[in-house]
Amino acid sequence: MNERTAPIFLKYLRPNKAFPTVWCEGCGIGIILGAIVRALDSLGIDPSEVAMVSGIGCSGRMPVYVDFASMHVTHGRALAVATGLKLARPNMKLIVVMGDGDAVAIGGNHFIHASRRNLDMCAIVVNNMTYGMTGGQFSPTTPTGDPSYTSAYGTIEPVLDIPALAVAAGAPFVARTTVYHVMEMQRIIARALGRKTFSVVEVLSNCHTYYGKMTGMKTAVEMLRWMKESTAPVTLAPERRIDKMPRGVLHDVERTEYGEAYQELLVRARADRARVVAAGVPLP
Ligand SMILES: Cc1ncc(C[n+]2csc(CCOP(=O)(O)OP(=O)(O)O)c2C)c(N)n1
Ligand code: SF4
Repeated sequence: MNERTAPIFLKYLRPNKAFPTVWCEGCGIGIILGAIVRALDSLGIDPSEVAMVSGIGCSGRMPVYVDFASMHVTHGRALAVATGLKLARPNMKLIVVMGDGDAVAIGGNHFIHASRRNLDMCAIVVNNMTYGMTGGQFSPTTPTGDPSYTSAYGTIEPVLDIPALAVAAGAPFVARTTVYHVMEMQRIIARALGRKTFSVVEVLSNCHTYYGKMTGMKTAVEMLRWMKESTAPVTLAPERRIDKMPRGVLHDVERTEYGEAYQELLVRARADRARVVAAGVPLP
């Protein structure tokens, strides 16, 4: 914390109660937490208007450090709980933080249907390409051929592309960024929070402790360098980003938001009921 950032962190975090964090030194999750907080501040969103929901995992620990409404729920079920919360409190700005395992392995079904349903919330998927909390098993996003603690000879499974899955399932706003590209990440999260849609932001993050150790990038710096070199802005001409993962806003379209459709449905259902009552027909 410095003089410029201290007021923001004191406003949104619990530095005196919850810090230091449980995360390994240099872990990317703290960088993401900082970007979320600055994005909220840049939009002038008051802590009383925000809620954060997470599942289980290293990334799932994030709600512990925020000083606003938060829920740390079951592995893979963050989106299910967030859906209930959003329907009960439609005016809350909702942030859902999930690891890659949380979001697209055990929680894959919820991820698909949340994308399809399009209820307003910002889903941040911390993709560190491994199961960090449980010690470095391979996940659906571990690059094919990479060794892990459960694939000593390299994974033989194809990689699941999180943004492609979100787009295919119907999410109207989908982006990818990395913890190396801090300012870009903050801008993208702010843009996603500013939308009234199901917005997916995949953030490539470093788990040097497990993924990096197994793949020859033992330090956070080596992993950040890898993110810098293996990604490129989606706005670059395709021939200038061959073999690089595209970063930036990958998909941005308008679709009817579920909460609004639900409110309209309630109005129609209540009007119907009032008509039936007025006509004196006994209700079931
Ligand atoms: C229902 C259930 N299954 C399995 C686990 C064990 N478990 C806890 S965290 C985790 C994976 C964490 O990986 P990820 O979601 O990618 O998050 P990360 O720790 O990498 O941030 C698993 C399998 C659990 N807590 N609950
Ligand atoms: S195990 Fe990996 S993901 Fe978990 S805190 Fe450490 S570096 Fe971060």
